[in-house]
Amino acid sequence: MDLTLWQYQFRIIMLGDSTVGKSSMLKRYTEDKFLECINETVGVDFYVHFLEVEPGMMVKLQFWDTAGQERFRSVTRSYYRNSVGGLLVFDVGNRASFEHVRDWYAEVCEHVMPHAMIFVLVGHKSDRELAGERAVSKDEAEKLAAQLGTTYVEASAKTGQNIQMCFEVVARRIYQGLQSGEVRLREGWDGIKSSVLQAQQLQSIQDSEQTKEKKRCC
Ligand SMILES: Nc1nc2c(ncn2[C@@H]2O[C@H](COP(=O)(O)OP(=O)(O)OP(=O)(O)O)[C@@H](O)[C@H]2O)c(=O)[nH]1
Ligand SMILES: [Mg+2]
Repeated sequence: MDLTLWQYQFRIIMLGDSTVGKSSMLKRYTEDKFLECINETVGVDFYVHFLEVEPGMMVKLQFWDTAGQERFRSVTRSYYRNSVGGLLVFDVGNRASFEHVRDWYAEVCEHVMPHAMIFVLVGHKSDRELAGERAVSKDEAEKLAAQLGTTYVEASAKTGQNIQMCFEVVARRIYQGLQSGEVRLREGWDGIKSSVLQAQQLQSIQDSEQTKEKKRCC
């Protein structure tokens, strides 16, 4: 299938404290690479991946990889509104990053109101459990996910475990939301784009231009 022939584009944002591994997750998903030494994100980075959500339905996933550091918050905030989905990421070995998930969630919801974003909660660096470094139990993370109305996934960019699942759970939820009417395309909003709709809009502009031209000739 030609990857450029996508029917929808979803914009998805990465959220969570600095060093929880947001950039590493995207690097693993889009390039299948892991770096022990990776630069902190400055402002916002951008990644793309194509996913066939069902046979013949290609979706372009556009990811905004935000910086977790507070000093970049005014920049990253401006990306919330045009995102349809979000990954709320914490490090299973870092208790504070788990406690901050509610703050990230509240801040994003406040900015996208009255609309809603589709989230997945990710307990990242699951490989740290083997080193005896787990600081957040699976049970309490699942409880938080239930309270936020999301799914919980544990993953590791280092081993690659469940990385694909994190991104695909959120992409498929958005696609289902589109089909059920829970998520809608909105004028002046870039969270979701439809290539079919864009082609139709272009055609109607061309048609109206042709009609105007004909009237002028008459
Ligand atoms: N053990 C372990 N370490 C990881 C994993 N993923 C990332 N790291 C390490 O965690 C550190 C931070 O990773 P980043 O991907 O830069 O974290 P970030 O959330 O993008 O950080 P900011 O850009 O500052 O918001 C790096 O040293 C990574 O090598 C993982 O799955 N397991
Ligand atoms: Mg980063």
